[in-house]
Amino acid sequence: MDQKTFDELSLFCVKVRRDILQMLMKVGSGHLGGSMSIVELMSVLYGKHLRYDASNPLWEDRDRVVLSKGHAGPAWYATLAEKGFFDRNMLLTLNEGGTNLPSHPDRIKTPGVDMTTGSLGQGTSTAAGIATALRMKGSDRRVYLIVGDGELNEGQCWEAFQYIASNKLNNCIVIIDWNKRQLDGSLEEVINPFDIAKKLEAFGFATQQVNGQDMNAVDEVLTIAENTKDTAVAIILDSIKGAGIPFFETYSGNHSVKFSAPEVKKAADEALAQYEKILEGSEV
Ligand SMILES: Cc1ncc(C[n+]2csc(CCOP(=O)(O)OP(=O)(O)O)c2C)c(N)n1
Repeated sequence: MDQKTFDELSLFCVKVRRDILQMLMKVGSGHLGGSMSIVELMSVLYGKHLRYDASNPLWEDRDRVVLSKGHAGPAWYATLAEKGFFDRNMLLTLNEGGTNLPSHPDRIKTPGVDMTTGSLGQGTSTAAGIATALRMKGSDRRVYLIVGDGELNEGQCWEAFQYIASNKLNNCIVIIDWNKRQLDGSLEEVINPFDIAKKLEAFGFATQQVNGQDMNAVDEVLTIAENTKDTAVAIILDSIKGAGIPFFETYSGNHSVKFSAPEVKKAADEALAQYEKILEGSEV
C-alpha cells in the first residue's frame, strides 16, 4: 500500500486502540488482549478490502464479517464506530443494561454486525452457511471469518473447516488469530494445538502465515487469498495478545483485564495519554 494509506491506517489503529481502552476502562474490566491483537487486521480489512456502506449496514452487496471469537467485540465496535456505522458516543455504553453494544456481538442490536457470536466455535459454521448462501445466489461477495487460536479447541471449528474446504468455499476467508494465548494460559499449557498451519493444509486450505501487526503484509496475504481460485483459503495471523501496549503484551492476565489493579490502571492511563497525544498531533 502507498505511504499515505499506510499512515491513515496506522492512525486508525491508534483510534481503535484508544476506543478499546476507553470502553473497557469505563466497564472496569474486559477482553483487552484478544481485542488488541486484531486491530491491524480490522484496520486493513475496513480500510482496504471490505465492500460496505456504513450508512446502509444491511446493503445486500456488502461483504460480511463474522467475528467468531466474539469476546473481541470491543475491537469490532470501535472499528465500526470509527467508520461511521454508529455514533462514537455509543461505545461508552458497552455492556450496560439495554445497550446496543453487548459484550459479545449481536447482529440484531449493532449496525455492521453480521452475525451473533460469543459461544466459541459457532461462528465458523454460521460463516460457512453465509458463504454457501452467497454462492448459491451467484454473489461474488465474501465472508471474512475471524477465529481465535484457543477457539480452535472447539471441535465445531474443524467440522466447519472440513465443509468449507470440501466445498472449496474460497469466498469464506478463514483468518486464525494466532496470538498463542487463550483464557488461562498459553495454547500449549491448556491443550497442545500442534501445527495449526499443517492441520489446515491437511484439510485442503491454501494457507498463508503473516505477521498480524504488519499491515502491509496483512494487506498482501488478504489480496492473495481473495484471488485464489479452486481451493479454500486460510490465513494464520501471527499476532501478539495485547498488541500495542508493552505492559499488556507480557501481562499474564491480559485475556480479561481488570483495571482495578494499580499497575494495570497505570499502564492503561499511560497508553491512553500517548494515544491522545498522537491523535492531537495528527490534527484529526
Ligand atoms: C463455547 C465456549 N466455551 C468457553 C468460552 C469462554 N471463553 C471465552 S474466551 C475464551 C478463550 C478463547 O481463546 P482465543 O480463541 O485464543 O481468544 P483470544 O486469545 O484471541 O482472545 C474462552 C475459553 C466461550 N466463550 N465459549
